[in-house]
Amino acid sequence: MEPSKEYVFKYKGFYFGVITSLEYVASLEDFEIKDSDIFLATYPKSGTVWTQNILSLIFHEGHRNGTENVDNLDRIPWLEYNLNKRDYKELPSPRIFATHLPYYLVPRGLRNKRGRIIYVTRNPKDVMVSYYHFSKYMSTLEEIPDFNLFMERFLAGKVLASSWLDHVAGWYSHAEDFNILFLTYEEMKKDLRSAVLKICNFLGKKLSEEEVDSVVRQATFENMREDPRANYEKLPEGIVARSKGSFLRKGTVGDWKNIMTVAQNERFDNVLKEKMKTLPIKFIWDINDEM
Ligand code: PPS
Repeated sequence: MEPSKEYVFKYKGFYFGVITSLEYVASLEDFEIKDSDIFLATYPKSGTVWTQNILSLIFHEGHRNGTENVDNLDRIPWLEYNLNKRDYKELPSPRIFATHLPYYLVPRGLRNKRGRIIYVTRNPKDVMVSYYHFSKYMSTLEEIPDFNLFMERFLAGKVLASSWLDHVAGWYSHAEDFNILFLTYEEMKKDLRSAVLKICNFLGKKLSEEEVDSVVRQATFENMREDPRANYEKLPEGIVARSKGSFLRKGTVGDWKNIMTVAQNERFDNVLKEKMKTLPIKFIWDINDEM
């Protein structure tokens, strides 16, 4: 039942991928924050890469108008997975980082409401299904081909990034400590333009109508999938298994219905639904649900 040590290690109750190190993640609590810093925080498979692209498009005219060819991964690097060993102190302001860290492991400076955080959630059935497919595609994740087994691992928090519920509940219940904007994958899916405007507002970034239109157009699933800066297709074979999928897989709300059986759905609800009632989020399980 425990995840294989070949793929993850635990630090303060949280599972990290072995592509980073314990010393490094422990050092992040002291990572020095600048007022202009922006952090995009998520549980995996909740819309990180999507929001990363939106942030890159908002902040970089050269991305919007196609004159610059810089990978999103370089523009908005992962905080705890500093694969290219870059000196994060040297990044131009505003520095923007993506992270899967739980609220209690992020740089301490953020707690004084310095910097800004965008936290994106997604309904956990779609998160789980996306994660299941992803663990086949990513060679750095433990592949669990049996969906039922994967679900048990997910429900028990025995996957990279640990428990979905703890992650989301932790960030929401400590919202007061941070300068934070909450968004959901489903609201982005239903009305991307409003979500982009919310982000601009929160970050104090004024774009013209045309510029907002351009961000929205380039952040749709279909267009993003074609954008080599945004689609993560450059990840080398060995890190990913190309024959087994892609980073931008389906991009829909309610895909869980295509894989979960009635019994699995009941089991999932038995474990999580009651606890989820404590979260101040209205979850959207189907694109036709009312927001
Ligand atoms: S990761 O690995 O944690 O960074 O994954 P993350 O980016 O958080 O989540 C991946 C899912 O987001 C979907 N995605 C999108 N959906 C809609 N529109 C756009 N533009 C978009 N970009 C990424 C991606 O397809 C994954 O979901 P699934 O359900 O697997 O398709």
